[in-house]
Amino acid sequence: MPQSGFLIENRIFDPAETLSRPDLAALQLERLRDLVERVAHVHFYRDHFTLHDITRRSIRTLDDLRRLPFTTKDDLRRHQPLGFLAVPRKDLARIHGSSGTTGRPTFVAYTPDDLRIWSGLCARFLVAGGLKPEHTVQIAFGYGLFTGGFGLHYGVELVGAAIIPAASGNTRRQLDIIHDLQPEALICTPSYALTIADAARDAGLDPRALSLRYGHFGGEPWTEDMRREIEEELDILAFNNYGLSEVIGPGVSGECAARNGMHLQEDHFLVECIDPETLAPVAEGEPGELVITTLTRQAMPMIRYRTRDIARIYRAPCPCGRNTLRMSRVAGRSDDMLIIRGVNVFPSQIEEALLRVDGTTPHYLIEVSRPGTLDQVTVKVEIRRESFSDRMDRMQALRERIAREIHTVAGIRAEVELVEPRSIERFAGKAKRVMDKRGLTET
Ligand code: DLL
Repeated sequence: MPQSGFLIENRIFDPAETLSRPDLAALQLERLRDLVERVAHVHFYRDHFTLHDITRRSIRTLDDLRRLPFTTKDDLRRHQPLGFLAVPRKDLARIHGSSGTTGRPTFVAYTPDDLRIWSGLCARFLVAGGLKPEHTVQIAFGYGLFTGGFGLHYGVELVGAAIIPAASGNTRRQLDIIHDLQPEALICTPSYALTIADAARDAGLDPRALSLRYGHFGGEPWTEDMRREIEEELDILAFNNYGLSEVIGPGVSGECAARNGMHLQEDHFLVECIDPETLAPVAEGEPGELVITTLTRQAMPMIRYRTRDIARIYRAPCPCGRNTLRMSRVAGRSDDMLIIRGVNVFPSQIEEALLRVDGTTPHYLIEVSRPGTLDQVTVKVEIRRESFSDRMDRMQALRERIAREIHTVAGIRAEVELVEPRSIERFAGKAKRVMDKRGLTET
């Protein structure tokens, strides 16, 4: 039973969260029309809009959204850096980035208004999940190009609570800070919450006796089992929140006190759920790929962004009073992106790293496991016959070189195992490059 006696009251930060469905639909339509006008000069959308005669006036109902083109991560990459800007560069207030397949981030930009709205979106789910101005919150997300740290930081600040910007890593220090400063809340990835619990045990402390009462976790897939484990281990209530940098960062959706699905912030995002093969909408409640249109972003609005995240969307009423659609946990991805300790990694990045090292072949297998609470990656690499050596030091140097390149290109630390030529299974069709043993998905 989580935190003895700690209950989350049902609180609402922004009255817009409880708009009636008709009022919400009217607001969405108005915002969609504005959006079409605002992106009409963005190179990527311009030709499609001209060809299909799409103007503000041609958007008559929300269903007209389907006349607009999809936007993919590849489109973003092709127009890097900042090809999707809809405002002059001088109007930008901040630029974040998410890992790309080539080791270079895809950048996302914000105006001052975007930042203000973003903080408000984070504040909403934080308050829905227990945050009060008198609380202290430890943020153990990376502060940097990643949207997690800064996004949630300003959300907490808007609510008026005290922030400990501990940033990610150095678990022992995180624990000391919790011990000394007694925060009520923890914000990080779900796996890191478990790492902190483990570190407490290692230090001879009872993790359940720490000051923490609740936590907001996101940025990577997790399951109900993991929620139970976090709640049990740390004696807290654990809330899920979802977002992605291309769309804004954290703040797309989050759980309320009912902790039964994440409320989509529909006054700022139009969310579709499609079959990733046919691109047709799936029936309500069926799993599909989330496609998100940003209704209010100024600097880099996205039209029908294909998130590749598979989830279910449903509209059952929620006792909290919010009338929004809710989304299930993310059950998987429709592409091959992996999230390793919160870092987005594509197998093609590993391939690129291997290409940089003489003596390797493009035959490899990425094994991901979670022996304790943290992800562990082993990359098995076939090396050329002539690169094999009896000398241990040579083989060791080659492994280290590969690991260094993987770190440079993909930003993760991996164990490298060198294997003999032709020992990795060959496939007639799509090669299977990843073996994910973490069991992080559920339907
Ligand atoms: O991870 C934004 C974020 C930060 C969300 C902190 C929540 C908390 P990216 O680095 O662009 O942005 O990664 C986005 O992470 O497409 C999902 O695949 C995955 N993801 C994010 N939140 C969740 C979640 C941030 N709650 C990608 N459950 C997304 C499952 C999640 N997957």
